[in-house]
Amino acid sequence: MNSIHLIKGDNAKAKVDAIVNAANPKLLGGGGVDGAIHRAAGSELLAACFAMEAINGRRCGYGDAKITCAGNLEARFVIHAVGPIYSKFAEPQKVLVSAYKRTLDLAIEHQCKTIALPAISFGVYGYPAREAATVALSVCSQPEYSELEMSFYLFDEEMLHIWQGILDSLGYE
Ligand code: AR6
Repeated sequence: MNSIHLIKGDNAKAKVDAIVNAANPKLLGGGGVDGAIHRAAGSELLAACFAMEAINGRRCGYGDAKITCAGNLEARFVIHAVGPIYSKFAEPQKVLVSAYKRTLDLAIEHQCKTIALPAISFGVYGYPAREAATVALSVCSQPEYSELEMSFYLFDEEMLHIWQGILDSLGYE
């Protein structure tokens, strides 16, 4: 079994190698997790994002992720993941799987051992709760991520309950 933890709270406050942001393609901040991370990280993070190459204003595609420094956060890196806007994709699941895989692959490439993740696409981007949890936890359970300690930071008790149920159904204790 891989190392997956569920925590109630704000992932911008985590002390880990990489903090994952639920970003949009511009990578210049926003609301939700993105707002909390940029507020806590400060101007160094925004400058690092701004310095990345943009094509038509987009620095990251849907289903992709990019890595930067972490500014004032207690982490070495921020990994900016762009999940699907649920209603705008014919197959949002494929895009969400890809966003998580790109995120975890970047973490491993950069020798990270610990990573703090949010529920990507399950806020403004409108992904249904159970499906979002199933995709996230299934990707994180793949054998190639067995060396990573993955902590999901969830916002409330209801979410925690749903995610715990899915984790149990995947055979975790
Ligand atoms: N820590 C952990 N979870 C949080 C936090 C936090 N600080 N704040 C919100 N959540 P969202 P998305 C929960 O909307 O759906 C932004 O404007 C929240 O309750 O942050 O991928 C970006 O710039 C929800 O369950 O991300 C994009 O435009 C989950 O985190 C867009 O939103 C994700 O909600 C991305 O939307």
